[in-house]
Amino acid sequence: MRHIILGTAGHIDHGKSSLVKALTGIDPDRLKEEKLRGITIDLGFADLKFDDLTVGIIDVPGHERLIKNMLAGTGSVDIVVLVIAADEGVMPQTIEHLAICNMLGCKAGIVALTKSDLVDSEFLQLVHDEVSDFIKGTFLDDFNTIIAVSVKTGENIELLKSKIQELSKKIKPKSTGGLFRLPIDRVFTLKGFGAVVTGTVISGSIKTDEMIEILPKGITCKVRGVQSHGSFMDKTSAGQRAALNLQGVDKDDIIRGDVVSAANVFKVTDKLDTLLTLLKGSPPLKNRATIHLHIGSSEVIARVIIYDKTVINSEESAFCQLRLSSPIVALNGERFIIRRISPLQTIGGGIVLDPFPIRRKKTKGLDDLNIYYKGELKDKLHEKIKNYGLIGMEISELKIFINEDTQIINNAIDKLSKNGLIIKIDTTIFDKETLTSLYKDIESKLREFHKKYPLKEGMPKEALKGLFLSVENKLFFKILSLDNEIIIEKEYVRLRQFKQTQTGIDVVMTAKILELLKNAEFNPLTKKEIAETIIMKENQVWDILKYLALQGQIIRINDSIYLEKGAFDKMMTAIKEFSKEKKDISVAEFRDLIGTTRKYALPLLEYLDTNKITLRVGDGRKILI
Ligand SMILES: Nc1nc2c(ncn2[C@@H]2O[C@H](COP(=O)(O)OP(=O)(O)OP(=O)(O)O)[C@@H](O)[C@H]2O)c(=O)[nH]1
Ligand SMILES: [Mg+2]
Repeated sequence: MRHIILGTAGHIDHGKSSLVKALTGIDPDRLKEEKLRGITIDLGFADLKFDDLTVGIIDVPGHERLIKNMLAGTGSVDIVVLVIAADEGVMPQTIEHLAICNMLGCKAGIVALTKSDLVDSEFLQLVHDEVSDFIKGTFLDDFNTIIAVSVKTGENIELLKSKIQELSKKIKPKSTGGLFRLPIDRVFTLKGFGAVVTGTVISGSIKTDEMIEILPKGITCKVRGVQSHGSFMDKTSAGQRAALNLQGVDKDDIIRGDVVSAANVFKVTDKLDTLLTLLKGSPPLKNRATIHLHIGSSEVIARVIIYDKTVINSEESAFCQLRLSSPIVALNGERFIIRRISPLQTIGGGIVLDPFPIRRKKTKGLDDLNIYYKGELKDKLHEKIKNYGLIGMEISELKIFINEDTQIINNAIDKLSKNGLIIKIDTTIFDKETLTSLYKDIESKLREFHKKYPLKEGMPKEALKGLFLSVENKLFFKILSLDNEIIIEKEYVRLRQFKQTQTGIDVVMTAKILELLKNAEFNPLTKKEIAETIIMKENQVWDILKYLALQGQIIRINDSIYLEKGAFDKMMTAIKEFSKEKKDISVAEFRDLIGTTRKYALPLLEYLDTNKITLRVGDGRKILI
């Protein structure tokens, strides 16, 4: 079953609601006041069912003061029926409504010349010609379907129906493969059921008992029941009109313009980078002007920051940032309308390019916005990933950046990854070039460090991390590990190329220290004593000791005591020899065995314990080798 949304448009009293009633048998004017005054005040709904197609109809008010309500319904429309009364022809809201539909990116439509019973055929021909001229250059021109109808005589009502059916077949239905979203256009309570919201499902699908979220407030609640086109269902999908009975939320906490979405998926935003276009005849729009923004079924006040101009004139376009008075849900590719605050007037519209813009550097230029506007999906995604630099972008964030099927986004990400343009680390994606330049920076920092501290085995991890604060903490070392030139060993990071070298003074000092330890054999000087003997800072001595230990020339017993390798080997041989005779050894026996003092015997035995050469039993040791 295909699902298409049709919207009416046109001047007040031109017969929109009467036509909907003639087509469907349903009177879309549901309010008492509407019946009383004979005009449509708020959105009305009906549906037209064919064998394999359901057309959900949204009937809008034509009154110039009710454009706001019209806009809440027109955002989700696939086919527009522009209603023009044959006896009046094109009128102000005919022009305004068509301009709005055009700006919102409506792709298909039909003109219904209503009240054909009120004019003769000659007059009808004149109006027909006038309308034909009027729709030139708009989306309606492509279809050039102008049908004279009358609800009084029933003329061409069936023809119009079949044209709607025909046109619906040519339309790409809204995709069910995206994340669930339904901009709310009505909220009410049903006795015994609680809060009910209605709207057009513009993406994805939802089932009874699923959890949803109402944005921007972030209220999560449960779908208790789903109704679509008059029947209870288990599920409702993109393209359908739906009423959701919600459990766990108060009606008064929801308003038109809120969005029902899959729970914990979307993020709201109060800044949008956009391409804005002014309508013909609209007054110039200055930088920092405030306007009404209509997007989805919502309306918010926004300030327009024009990026590369001080003013936008009628029929001109410009990249702008809209700063919103309250947050909304928006995605790349979505259309919107802007209206002047006073006098209230539709002045233009546009397309959302980046719903999550980050602070723009003055020198950056606007190339990224051009890509968000015209680029292919994979280029848009890549640009956004680049845009987030070292922050990296979560895959889940890309799915709420762009209005596209989840699977198609996944495929585009895979393609970028296969082409080596992006790198995935866990669920975060980075631009390859950004990482390459990060690696260059890190390598140069390490090179500097190695030059300054040739005896250190590398830069302490945390010190290095501290130089790159913009990189996500938990990902920093994962990112590093992907660079072949960099080695992470325990607490240190070094260049693969780096070989510990020594400067002139160190060669002399290193030889001196080695000599001291060699001569001292089992009575080695402690780190502190060495520093005092050769007059050097204790820390520098320590660097040399660590270096010699790394080279295998001395053995670290603890941070302060080191044995020369020859002495160490001698000790090991002595223990082995001793153990042939006797498996137990006391501290005193060990001291005498290697000819040292108690000061060294104890730490040496502790070292042997730690390395499982001896095992402490009471005051003595058991030899394990
Ligand atoms: N003679 C004649 N009158 C019609 C026809 N269609 C509508 N009307 C009359 O025109 C008036 C306005 O019709 P509506 O259908 O309420 O017009 P609308 O476009 O919905 O008006 P708004 O919603 O207020 O913008 C009503 O009195 C209708 O009876 C028609 O085909 N022939
Ligand atoms: Mg009406």
